[in-house]
Amino acid sequence: MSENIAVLGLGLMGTALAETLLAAGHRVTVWNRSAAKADPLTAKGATGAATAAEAVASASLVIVCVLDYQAAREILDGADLAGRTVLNLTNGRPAEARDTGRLVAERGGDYLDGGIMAVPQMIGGPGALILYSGSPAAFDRYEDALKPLAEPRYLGEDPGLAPLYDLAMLTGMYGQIAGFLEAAALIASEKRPVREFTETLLVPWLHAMASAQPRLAEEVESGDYATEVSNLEVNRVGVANLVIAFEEQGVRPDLLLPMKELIDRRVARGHGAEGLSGLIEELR
Ligand code: FVH
Repeated sequence: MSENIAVLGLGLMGTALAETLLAAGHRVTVWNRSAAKADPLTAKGATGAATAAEAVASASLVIVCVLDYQAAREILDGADLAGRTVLNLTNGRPAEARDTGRLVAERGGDYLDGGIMAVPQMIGGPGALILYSGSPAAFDRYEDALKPLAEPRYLGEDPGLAPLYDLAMLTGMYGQIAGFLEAAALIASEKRPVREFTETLLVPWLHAMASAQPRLAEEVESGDYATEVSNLEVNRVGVANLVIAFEEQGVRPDLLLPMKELIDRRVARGHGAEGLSGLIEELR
C-alpha cells in the first residue's frame, strides 16, 4: 500500500531512506535545513517542502533522521503531530528516545524509535537491519511500508529499547575493532602482511570465538560463572604476557589495558576460578 511519508533530514542517511521509499512507490515529501539537499530527490519524484511543519502536514508517517535528538526535537517543534506517527531514526540514547516519545504523545502523535544497523549504501539492500521500538499499533500499521528500507526487528513498546540495542551492538563492534587494531599493530611490528593475517587467520578465529558468546550470555543471565575452560587466573597471566609482548614489540597496548585492569581487579577480589563472563560483575 502506498503511504504519504515525510522524510525530515536529508544527510547521507535521510537521502538513502527517502530514495528507497520513493523507489518502493510511496508518496514522499522531503525537507532539509539546507534546502539544496532536497533537489536530487525532487528530481526523482519527491515533493519538496519549504518548512518541516509543511512536510509533517503532508504525511501520516513522519521519518526524522538528523544529527542528534536536540535537532530532531527542534525540527518537530511547532509541527502538527496529532494523528501522525513519528519515526525517529536519529542516533541517540534510551533516555532521549523516552523523552521524545512522551513529547510526541503529548501532542497527539504515535511514536516509534529506530536504530539503523547499516550505512547509507546498505539501505534497501541485503544485510541492512533496522531495530524498532515504541507504539505497537504504529509498528503494525507501517511495518510493510518500512520493509523496503531494511529488515525490520521490533523490540517492544518502550521506545528506549531500539537505542539500547543499537548502542549495545555498536559496543560489540567497537570492541571487535579495538581487538583488530591491536592485533594488526602487533603483526605490522614485524612487517608481516596484515591483510593476509586478517583474512586467513584473524577473521576465522574471531568467528570461532564469537560462537562461544551465547554460552557466556547464559552465564551472565544465570550469574553462574564457573568455567571448564581457562579461568580468570589463567587469563590474568595470559593478558599480562600480552602486554609485555606489546612493549617488547614497540606497540602500545592501550586498547588492551582496560581488559587487563578488569581481570586483575576481579582476581584480586578472589574470583580467579571464574570464567571470563564473571567480569560483568566488575562492570555493573
Ligand atoms: N551514516 C551512517 O553510516 C550512520 C548509520 C547509522 C545511523 N546513523 C545516524 O543517522 C543520523 C543521520 O546521519 P547522516 O549520515 O545522515 O548524517 P549527515 O550526512 O551528517 O547529515 C546530518 C543531517 O542532520 C541535519 N542537521 C544537523 N543539525 C541540524 C539542526 N540543528 N537542525 C536541522 N537539521 C540538522 C543536517 O542538515 P544540513 O546540515 O544538511 O542542513 C543533515 O540533514 C545520525 O543520527 C547518525 O548517527 C548514520
